[in-house]
Amino acid sequence: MNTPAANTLQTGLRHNWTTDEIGSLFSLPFSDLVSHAQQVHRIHFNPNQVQVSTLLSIKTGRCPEDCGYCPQSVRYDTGLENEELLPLEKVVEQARAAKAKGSSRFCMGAAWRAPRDRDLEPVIEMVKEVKALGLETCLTLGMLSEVQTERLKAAGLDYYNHNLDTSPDFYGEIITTRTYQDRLDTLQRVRAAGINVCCGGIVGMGEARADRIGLLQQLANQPQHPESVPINLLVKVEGTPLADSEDLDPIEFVRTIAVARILMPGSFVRLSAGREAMSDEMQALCFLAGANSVFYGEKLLTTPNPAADHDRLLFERLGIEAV
Ligand code: SAM
Ligand code: DTB
Ligand code: SF4
Repeated sequence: MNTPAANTLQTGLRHNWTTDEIGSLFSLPFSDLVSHAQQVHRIHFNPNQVQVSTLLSIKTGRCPEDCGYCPQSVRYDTGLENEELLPLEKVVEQARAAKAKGSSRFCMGAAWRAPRDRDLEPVIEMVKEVKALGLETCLTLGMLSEVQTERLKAAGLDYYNHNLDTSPDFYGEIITTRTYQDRLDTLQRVRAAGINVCCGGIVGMGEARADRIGLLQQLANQPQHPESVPINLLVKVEGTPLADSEDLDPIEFVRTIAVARILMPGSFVRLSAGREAMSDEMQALCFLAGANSVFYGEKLLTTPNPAADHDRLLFERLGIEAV
């Protein structure tokens, strides 16, 4: 197969990226990489528009899984206040507020390994009511069975978020209670049910560049690219095993965004968790490198996110329109 040089502008969708090709993109001079990513971005998107989603934790804490980054695992003492499933009215109230502040999508997350069938009934009601407000809906509930994906599709769910988190090689260092294949299986079921896929990962967990390459390769070589690709910078939470991870070089983070944009030209690349620890200038570089979605609102699931007023001002300074 003819593999184009890393600095040749590629605009089509591919699903056969090799680690060498992705590594060559990562190694480009920074200006070449960002310029390449920005050119690809402009072919598929308006570069001055950023999609905004708001998150709500609908069930918080006491999760049986051992994800080393997560404040919600029952195994780590993070001082988190646990909460049972929120009542429908509370969720709808929060969704209404998110819409009023300009969000177009409302993402509801639950600290489950996998929902039981009976957990799904109240969540389906939430999807229907949030959708009725004119918002796009997204859920992240853990692993799903085929029947569950079909029920969620029938309820009108627009997106399901389920992350691969890192490369297959590094994965075992971070999570032992579910396999990489379990994640791929859930993603395949979500896809088969006709729900849009939101799938990405976390960087800054002490992984090597080879693992960032491995993660992006997994995402880009899916039969269909995820419509939405959240790139999270680890939020270090006291009490979790990853609390003392070394900071990732911000330039390497921007490179990761740029490579994601080049590999998945038609996907929304979300500058996801971790913005609270980023300067405005770093976020501007991420938008230049092709990020075109963020979480908006003071809280992610359990950790802080930049204040909406600050984001509004940043968008204004950059001439970005929230969509
Ligand atoms: N429990 C479900 C699951 O894990 O599939 C859904 C909720 S879980 C909190 C959603 C995603 O949030 C995780 O897959 C992970 O990528 C991200 N996440 C959790 N804690 C994080 C942290 N401290 N920093 C960055 N991302 C985090
Ligand atoms: C995703 O990739 N990031 C969001 C969303 N999908 C569900 C979650 C980030 C969670 C950050 C840690 C917390 O607030 O608990
Ligand atoms: Fe549980 Fe999800 Fe946190 Fe893992 S990331 S511990 S599955 S809530």
